Amino acid sequence: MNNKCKPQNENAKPGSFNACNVQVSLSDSGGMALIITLVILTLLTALVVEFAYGVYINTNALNNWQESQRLSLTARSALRLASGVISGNIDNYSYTHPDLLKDYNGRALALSRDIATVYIEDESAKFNLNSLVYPNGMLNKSAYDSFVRLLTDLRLDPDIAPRVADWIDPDAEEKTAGSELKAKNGYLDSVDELLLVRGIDRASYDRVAPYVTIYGNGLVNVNCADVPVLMSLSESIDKETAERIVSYRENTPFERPENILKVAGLETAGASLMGRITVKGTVFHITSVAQAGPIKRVIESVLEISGRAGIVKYWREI
Ligand SMILES: [Ca+2]
Repeated sequence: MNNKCKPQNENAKPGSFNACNVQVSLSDSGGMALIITLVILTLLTALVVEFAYGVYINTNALNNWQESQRLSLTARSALRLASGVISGNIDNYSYTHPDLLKDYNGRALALSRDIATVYIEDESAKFNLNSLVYPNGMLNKSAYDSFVRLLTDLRLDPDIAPRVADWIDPDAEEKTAGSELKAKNGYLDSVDELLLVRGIDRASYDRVAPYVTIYGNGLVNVNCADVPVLMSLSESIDKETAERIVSYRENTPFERPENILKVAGLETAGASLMGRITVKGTVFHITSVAQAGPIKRVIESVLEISGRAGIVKYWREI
């Protein structure tokens, strides 16, 4: 209110027309209108910004999704390529050896506009935990002894062997204290199931996991097996002998199982390995990684390859 404003006519009747009152009212209305306009403008600006941000986020999400889908296809293509190469090797050679896969294993492959890398592991080069127990439920003593040797060579508690055997076998007779408590009494479905077995802690698991598998027929591919797995095959294979096997196969892959008798120290002892080793893998763990900038797709799979056909034993895409 303008206090300096005086009525023009002191005698004016209440309610009669007053120019000063009119002036004051118009000034207040203009201020209010300005405030309302500003509030509306602010709200509109906020709405526009919110909308633009939403469009930006949705567009980005769509682009990421499209890129992710494309990378998924690239990873699948690389995996198919790797399995084709493995299958071709199985057809053309009497053995599988890391050299046959060196052009693909761990190499970046250019596929269309993306790069994919495949990592191939021969599961037959590992100790098959499920081989501890025959299908009839009986203990496979030979495999059991190998597992004890593997654990010992890895400086792990050999008591893990009876615990795993009891976890698998169908009976409830304890081979060591507490080993049948909450046992599965069935074959392992994955290596990380070992973490459920009583007496196997994370550190022990991490140590043994690279050398064991649940796939394959129990025969160990001596063309790819690491030193601890080779040592587990027989008590006559010490570290030096295992390293000689590795040196020998680097120059001359084993084309037949009996060729292992050519390794110094195994001329006679190698005979006991027949029927327990192979020179050819059939089950392969293939990891395919496709990446473009910060977006990555990884397919982890286990394929049993027989001729041109590949049976998927495990598949995970992240
Ligand atoms: Ca059992």
